[in-house]
Amino acid sequence: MDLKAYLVARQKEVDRALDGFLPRESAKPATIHKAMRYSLFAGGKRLRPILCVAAAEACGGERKAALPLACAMECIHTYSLIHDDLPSMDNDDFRRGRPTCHKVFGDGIAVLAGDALLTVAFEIAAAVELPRRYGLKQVVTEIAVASGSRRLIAGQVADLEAEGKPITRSGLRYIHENKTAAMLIASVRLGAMSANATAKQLEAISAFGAALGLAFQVIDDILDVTQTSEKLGKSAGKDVAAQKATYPAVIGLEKSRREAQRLTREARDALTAFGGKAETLHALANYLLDRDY
Ligand code: GRG
Repeated sequence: MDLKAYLVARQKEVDRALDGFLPRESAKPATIHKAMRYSLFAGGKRLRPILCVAAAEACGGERKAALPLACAMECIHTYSLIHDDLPSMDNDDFRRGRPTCHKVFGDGIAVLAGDALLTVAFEIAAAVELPRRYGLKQVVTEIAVASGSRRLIAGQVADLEAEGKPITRSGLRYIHENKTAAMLIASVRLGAMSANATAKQLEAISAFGAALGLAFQVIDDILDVTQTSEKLGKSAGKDVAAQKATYPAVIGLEKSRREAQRLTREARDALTAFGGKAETLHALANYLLDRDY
């Protein structure tokens, strides 16, 4: 399959849908809507929404039915990046190839833009049409738990608290499972739910998301030490400078590469149940392993 063409087409679809869901820039108060759109349309890879729609396809569903949930996950992801970049967190000046939200709009508006993106995600999800097996309660709970204090925020707390301190491999895995993998797992699960997945399909897609999520963060850690800021569109080398808990810091670069390969194999193995329908997810896992940004 032509994965590059698939990615470009899905990115365009997601961007169009997000544009329709977000209040216009001119909607009062304009500053907050400008700030939300500034970060949301700054050129992210749209990985979480693409995983969501590709998971729906793997389960025999329609991309269109998965699109609102895909957009909700991208809004939450963007909120987490805005807040992560704040001076009180990672204090970053550069994200998605441009100055961070707080650099352009100030800290107060950046906090609020993150808050508003998190909230609009639930507004988008609340309007979704669901198939027979899944209800709004399950979908909303899935999103809330993945982005809440036991998953995404738990990972961020552990990450902040680990700075400058020695960390065990299991401590590191805890951070990555929560900070990164939880959102990827929820993305594929929501896509599967929108496609009326069976319990078996949901279980398999969750195993795929968990392994892929960990692989993705191990690769992110590797790229931080091997790539330039220009290539990444965010400040490279920051993990080392901030003495962050990363795979290369704990097990070294070579072992980290092997771990990313092992996790990618684990992710691909979880897809056997879907046969040819998971071709895109399969290709995506390989592509993420080989990416250089
Ligand atoms: C502030 C609640 C809160 C959470 C922050 C997202 C996050 C948790 C921290 C950002 C730093 C980081 C390296 C997080 C791990 C997840 C990750 C690899 C984010 C970057 O995702 P990409 O590469 O980014 O998909 P784009 O910009 O392409 O969407």
